[in-house]
Amino acid sequence: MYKLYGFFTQNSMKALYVLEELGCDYEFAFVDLGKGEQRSEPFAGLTPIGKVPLLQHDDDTLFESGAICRYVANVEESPLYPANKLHRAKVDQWMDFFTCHLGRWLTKLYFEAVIKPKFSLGDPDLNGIQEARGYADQQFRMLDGLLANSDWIANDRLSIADLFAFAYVEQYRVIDLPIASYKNVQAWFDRIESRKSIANARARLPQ
Ligand SMILES: N[C@@H](CCC(=O)N[C@@H](CS)C(=O)NCC(=O)O)C(=O)O
Repeated sequence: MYKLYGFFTQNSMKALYVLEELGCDYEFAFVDLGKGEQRSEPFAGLTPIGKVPLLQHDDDTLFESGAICRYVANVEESPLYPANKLHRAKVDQWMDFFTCHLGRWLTKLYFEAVIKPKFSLGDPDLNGIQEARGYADQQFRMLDGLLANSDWIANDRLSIADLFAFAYVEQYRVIDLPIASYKNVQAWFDRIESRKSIANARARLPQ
């Protein structure tokens, strides 16, 4: 049995989407970052980095959303994280791309639009916002080209890379960055969002 500690932001959602898509039996523990629960017991004692998501499994713990997604898919021996070495590397490649590039810019925009005002973290970083919008547009156009030839991000089949990426891309709704002009990205997004796993994962969050 897995236990996932998380919040409603993208890194926790990646792990929730993967756990649901795999059909895992798991418990979800909401850690309210707004109340500083990541710094108090019992959560603080479980992780050296004080961040969510955190997975508990077999009396051990794991942090970092990418590591959690890979670990769970591995334990479940799921084709969502293919056994073939090259196919697996392609999934890793796209997960890393989202962490380091497109997802990074979307998260910057989300931080500026949602987190900063919500938690009174200061004035908007206008130069940073402009830079993030520019790179996000460039990378969305690249992704749109890729998705013109495949329904999925890696290996022409659904993988944990799609769910991982989806958690970043869904931030578009609150950062005023419509994706409708990237029509293949929009179709991919809708394809994933219509899956039962997405609704199930969202239903785990406090309403
Ligand atoms: N690279 C980490 C990032 C984790 C992270 O930054 N989590 C944020 C929420 S999205 C957090 O727990 N922040 C609380 C804090 O830093 O105090 C991952 O992918 O899991």
